[in-house]
Amino acid sequence: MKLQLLCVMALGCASTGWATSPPAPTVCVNTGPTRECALPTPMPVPPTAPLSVRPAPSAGNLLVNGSFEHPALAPGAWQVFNAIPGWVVVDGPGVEIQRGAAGAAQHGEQLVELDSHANSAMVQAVAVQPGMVYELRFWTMARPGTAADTNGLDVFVNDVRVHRVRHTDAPGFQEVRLRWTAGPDVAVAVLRFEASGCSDSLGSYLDNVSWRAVGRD
Ligand SMILES: [Ca+2]
Repeated sequence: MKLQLLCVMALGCASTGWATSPPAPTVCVNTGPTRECALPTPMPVPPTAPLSVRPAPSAGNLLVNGSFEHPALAPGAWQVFNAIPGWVVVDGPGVEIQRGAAGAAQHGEQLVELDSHANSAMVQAVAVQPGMVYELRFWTMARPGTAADTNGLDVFVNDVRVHRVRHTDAPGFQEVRLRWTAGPDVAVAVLRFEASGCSDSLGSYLDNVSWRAVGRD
């Protein structure tokens, strides 16, 4: 499987090129002489429904609820879920939907914070065609007013890490674009977004996720 990274913003992606192996394991790093960064506490995995795979539409965004507008919350509200339309939580206590609770969404009115009560991960499975190239796009930003080391975000496709976000001081949402080619025997892509910074209920924001077929190699 080959993967072409097309990082269009400075989000901790070292270079443009071909990734051949996943980065080193997650490390929680203190950034200042006085701040203590607690190591993540292992959390029980909540019960989840079996992962379903939908037939892929022929064009457009193949993801369900990539903008996290569902379920719709009241203005200013936030809530933690084990599952939301299109996405299932597979690690941690849940994902937090925010509707203007601590910053504005990049698209629509709502966003996701993966470090809800603690670091969590969610997945969505999409049917793919062998040999087809797909582009994953998403927008992410550090939670306002928090340290960089609490805002890590890892992205996996079929259990292979394809990107690690390490937020810088750049304000606001930044876009990440990745390309991935389905191997000859691959019929499903499982996208996984996982909080990887300090597990302290504060983490990076995610919004406007899309997965589109862009042609064959
Ligand atoms: Ca949104």
